[in-house]
Amino acid sequence: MKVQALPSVEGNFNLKNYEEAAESFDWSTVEQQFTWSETGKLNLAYEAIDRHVSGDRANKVALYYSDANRDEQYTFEDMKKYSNKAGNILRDAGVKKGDRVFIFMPRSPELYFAVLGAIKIGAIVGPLFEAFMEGAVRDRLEDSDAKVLVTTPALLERVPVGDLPNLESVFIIDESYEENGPYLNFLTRLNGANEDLDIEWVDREDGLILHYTSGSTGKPKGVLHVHNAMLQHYQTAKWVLDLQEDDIYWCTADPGWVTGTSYGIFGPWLVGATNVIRGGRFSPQDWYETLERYKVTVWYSAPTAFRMLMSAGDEVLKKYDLSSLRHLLSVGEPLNPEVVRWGMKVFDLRIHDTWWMTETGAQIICNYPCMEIRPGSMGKPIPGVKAAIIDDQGNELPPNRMGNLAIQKGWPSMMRTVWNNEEKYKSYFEIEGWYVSGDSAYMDEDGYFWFQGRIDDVIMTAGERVGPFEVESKLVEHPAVAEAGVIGKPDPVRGEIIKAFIALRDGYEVSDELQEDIRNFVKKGLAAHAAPREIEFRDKLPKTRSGKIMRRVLKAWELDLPTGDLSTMED
Ligand code: 6R9
Repeated sequence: MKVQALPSVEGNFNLKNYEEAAESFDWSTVEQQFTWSETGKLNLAYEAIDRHVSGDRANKVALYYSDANRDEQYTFEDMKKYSNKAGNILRDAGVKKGDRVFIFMPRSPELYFAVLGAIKIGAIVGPLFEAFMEGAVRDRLEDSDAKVLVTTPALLERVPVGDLPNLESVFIIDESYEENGPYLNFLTRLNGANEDLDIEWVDREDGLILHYTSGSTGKPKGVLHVHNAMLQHYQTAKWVLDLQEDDIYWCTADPGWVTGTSYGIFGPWLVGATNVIRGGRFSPQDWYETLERYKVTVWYSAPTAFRMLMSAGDEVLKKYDLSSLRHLLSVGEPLNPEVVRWGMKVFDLRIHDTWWMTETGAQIICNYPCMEIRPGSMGKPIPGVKAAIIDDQGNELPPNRMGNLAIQKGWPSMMRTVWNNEEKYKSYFEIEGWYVSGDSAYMDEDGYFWFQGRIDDVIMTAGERVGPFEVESKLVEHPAVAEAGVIGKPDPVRGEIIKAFIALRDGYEVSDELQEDIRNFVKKGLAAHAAPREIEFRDKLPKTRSGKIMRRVLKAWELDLPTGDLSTMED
């Protein structure tokens, strides 16, 4: 695919020369950024908050929080105080190092206090999306043997406390909640708690966070990360988020998803940045207003959000002053070149795609300000980490050959186990020396990586391998198409045929002509064999709460197969 490259951008960036850094970077140099390299006392939450208070950021705003009812700001000193208090009340409830503390609530300042407080006392945090229903909550609390849960009165209805014998205490976020038995009032206890906390100093390899991520079949898997991940959170917040002292940073992801913790909590605070958190649901007006109001400079979001903003039209956007923005990033799904072009048009900025996974704990393949962007490419591996395209035997493939996207084992933020499922953990490392991601991709002759699909999603039609992403990207270039999901449908003649599920933009009606027009659009713009033989229009596509189109669900519906784990699907 020939694309117009976007030149590197000028400015005061953290990574000046990619090639040089990629050649010589040594992770041990990052350790010197942290106080534990001198004191031997290590805890990620201390490094993210308290270190800045002892330094010169005590009065710097760490968190701007707002939603429909609240509008607050907290300095690093405030964050230290409240996370200490949260640590104390959790400890009073019997939480010890290594215990699992789950957080099940919508975004609010208390969520951040609870996460940081739990980490400060050495607990392993388990964040859960607020939209999980009872079955999903039960699976996760049961599998992890959670000891304590922090939640709201509304969400408590979905917690089967009686079925969870190891769940000792449930903190409720509600001022007037009357404590009884295991149910404790988070807010009154927080108010009354001591501001000083004896931080639990831990080992680099001690547990930090447990993120449950859905598998395509069976139960969700609990991916465990350790404190050592801070090296990569810190360094990528510098290189990739490019955070500087005066930046106002907004990551739109919920902490129920790995992006909302690694880059909504850890990365930005480890480098002492000001973090914007906006509660409530997505709406273009609300999001533009948030960017304008806080004068956000660095913005990390996802293709699905960018596509929604794009289809809301530029008229809405023009009502806001977004001139503070200087650096945009995306993660979670392939970033369509069309979206990158839209970003250039409306913001006059490049959107920097980043690729990584819950399992990798932090960014792996990225676009950097100092580097040319090839729209549609995920970029290049971060310095200090080697990624490659390998075949099923572990041989590295030459440029432009599609294969397994793999990472050389041992990067700092690599998951350390899958909870209660060592076998699953091992299955990622079956090829000696490599972590195999399950994504397929190729690398071009200049070292840029190009995403093709999940291995299971790649379509084989009449002997040609087609990555669903390429077809979807072409489809969303059509003026009528808001979103597209593409699958391979078994076919006696061609092996598979390409079937597209399409949600139309407002103002377009389903018709045979439109269908034909869309098909021809892909034929002309991409390739005849890549044009969908079947098109089905839908009001919306099945997506995860983090915005990924769930192709396996489309496929299951199409073929009348079991849909697998649906706990991460949005309503
Ligand atoms: C951080 C996160 C991981 C899967 C990953 C891949 C897809 C993520 C992407 C991307 C294309 C990108 N993915 N970033 N695909 N381009 N820039 O998303 O973690 O929820 O575990 O998802 O998401 O398929 O394997 P997670």
